[in-house]
Amino acid sequence: MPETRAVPRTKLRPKTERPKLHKVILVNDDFTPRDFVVTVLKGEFHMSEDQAYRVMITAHQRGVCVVAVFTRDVAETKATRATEAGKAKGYPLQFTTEPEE
Ligand code: TYC
Repeated sequence: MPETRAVPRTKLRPKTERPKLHKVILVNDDFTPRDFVVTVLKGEFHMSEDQAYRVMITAHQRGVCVVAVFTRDVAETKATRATEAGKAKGYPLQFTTEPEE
């Protein structure tokens, strides 16, 4: 009689939860100079001049623009640092975070 195998050969792998990603959102205002917004985007989010300009102008025209997504801690740290960079110059520049759906 052929041997029957009682134990599954593949290990059952418990589903590992991926950490939820959080968006960093750039918010438009009427006071922060465009060039300054571009400089902050390049410095804090490692964007090229071109990418940074596009994100800045999208926020300028539509009110907000998603900059990038990160784990929660990284998103919050970057949003805080970028907002502080504006505050240090007396600008009301705001970066917020929001969990991805
Ligand atoms: N609206 C600003 C201006 O006209 C520029 C600006 C763009 C500010 C995007 C903030 O998130 C922003 N000087």
